[in-house]
Amino acid sequence: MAGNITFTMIKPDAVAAGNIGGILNMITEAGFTIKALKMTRLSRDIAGKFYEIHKERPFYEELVEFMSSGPIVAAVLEKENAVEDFRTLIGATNPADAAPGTIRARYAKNVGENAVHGADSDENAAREGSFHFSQYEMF
Ligand code: DAT
Ligand code: MG
Repeated sequence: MAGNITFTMIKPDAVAAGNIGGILNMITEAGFTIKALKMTRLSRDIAGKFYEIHKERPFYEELVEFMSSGPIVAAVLEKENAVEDFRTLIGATNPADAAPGTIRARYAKNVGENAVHGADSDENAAREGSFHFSQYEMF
């Protein structure tokens, strides 16, 4: 059965462009409840560890560089069928392919600077949530 928790980050491009409020509004309007939330900045080491799963991919260095280039907003979200519904809400990785009305269609700049992260499985959502938040920061 699909779980009810997912994990997201508002990426440095969207924070810098002043889109934290717009994106959080789209998330809550879509029926997600915020269980944990913080603004922070990832070091290169932490960003590299977070994206370790992509270590062999050609864009890994670029991704780590970008994700540590400025502040981000991390959040744990709750909704029925959270992981899949959130992937639908954010749209395709490349905003050129993202469906109209999705967060990436509205806010992403390009395939690398694409406004938001969304966990891709229940297992990764749990791993990523506890990577960023202690049990005392989740409500
Ligand atoms: P998603 O974020 O949609 O789950 P992913 O897991 O395949 O996509 O990749 C993680 C991030 O890496 C993605 O949000 C942006 C970056 N990325 C992916 N493909 C890329 C590419 N071809 N060039 C540059 N960055 C890329
Ligand atoms: Mg992914």
